[in-house]
Amino acid sequence: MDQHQAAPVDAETRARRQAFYDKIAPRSLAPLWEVLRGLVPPEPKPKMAAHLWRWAEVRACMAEAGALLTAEEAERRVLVLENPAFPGQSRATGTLYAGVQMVLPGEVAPAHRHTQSALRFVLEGDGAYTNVNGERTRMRPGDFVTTPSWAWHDHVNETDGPMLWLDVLDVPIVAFLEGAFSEHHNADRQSVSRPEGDALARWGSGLLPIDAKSPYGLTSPIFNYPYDRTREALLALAKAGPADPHWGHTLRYANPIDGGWAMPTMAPWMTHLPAGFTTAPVRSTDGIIVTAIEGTGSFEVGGRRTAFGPKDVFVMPNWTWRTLTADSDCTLFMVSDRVVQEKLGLWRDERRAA
Ligand code: 1HN
Repeated sequence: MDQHQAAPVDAETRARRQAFYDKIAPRSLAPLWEVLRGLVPPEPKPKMAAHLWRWAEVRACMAEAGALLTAEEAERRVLVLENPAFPGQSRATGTLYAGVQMVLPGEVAPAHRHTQSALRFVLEGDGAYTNVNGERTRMRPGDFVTTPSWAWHDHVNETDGPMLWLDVLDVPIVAFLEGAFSEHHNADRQSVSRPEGDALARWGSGLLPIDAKSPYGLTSPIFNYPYDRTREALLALAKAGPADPHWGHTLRYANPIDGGWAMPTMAPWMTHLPAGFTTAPVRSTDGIIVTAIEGTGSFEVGGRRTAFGPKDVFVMPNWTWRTLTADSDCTLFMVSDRVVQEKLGLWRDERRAA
């Protein structure tokens, strides 16, 4: 496309213009022509960095944090995954927050709610509960659990081992819109008012209540998508036919009511790549958070390859060519802001032949 080129200007003209800018600045006015190019760049210039957090390192730091303070003291004992391009900003990608949370045996992360939506992807431990608006669900590795905007939630570990998961929240998006509200519950643990499994029975079997209305507004009424079901579906796909060259075997977590993404601000999906498979290059306008629940492999972005193993968390920047390679059979959980971009008509991707 054409690049509009301004004619060069002499020093005197530049000085006269600068004097004008200085004059209007106190009136809270500024010349668009000096900044226009930066406001409407020809294509996105990604600000986030590609990065990988090794599970062994995160886990060791988490163990130290566990000895420093209780979950109750911390409210949430979480190590934030800070993108190196945004130190101190609690952002893993340009638009999403991510962290690793640990709840030790006997601990309770007390009940609260906030307008930010959260999702959990379970990494270690088996059987601690998260309670969401009066229903509890047991968490197992690979489960994808939602905490809808403004839903009460607390986490309780009555097992005898630590429970760890990846948290992803739309914190930066809500902050940009200045839509943050939060409050504490008057009890640490909210009371349970529905039997465990109720949501999955009602909404998660290819059936819907006759008057289907989500109790969670724009978020899927299924708040735990168990890994055993997701895995079974992906392995059936893998058996039935070839992988998509760019996406491998991929299924997205859907809201059964309208078939859209499971959450209004975060788009989660799961990819299975058979051993030896490399995806063809893709770039898309969303920065992506990834964790491998099973398998080892590598990702390449901007010409740099990084190896990953189980439970490592990595981020792949927006609008940067990327490929994924599986050394062993891989199951990868991924999440981005794609759903927001799609609603705004902004999401794009480009694909190259392998
Ligand atoms: C939060 O409420 C949780 O409920 C975890 O487990 C991480 C990060 C920022 C803001 C709220 C949780 C969070 C969070």
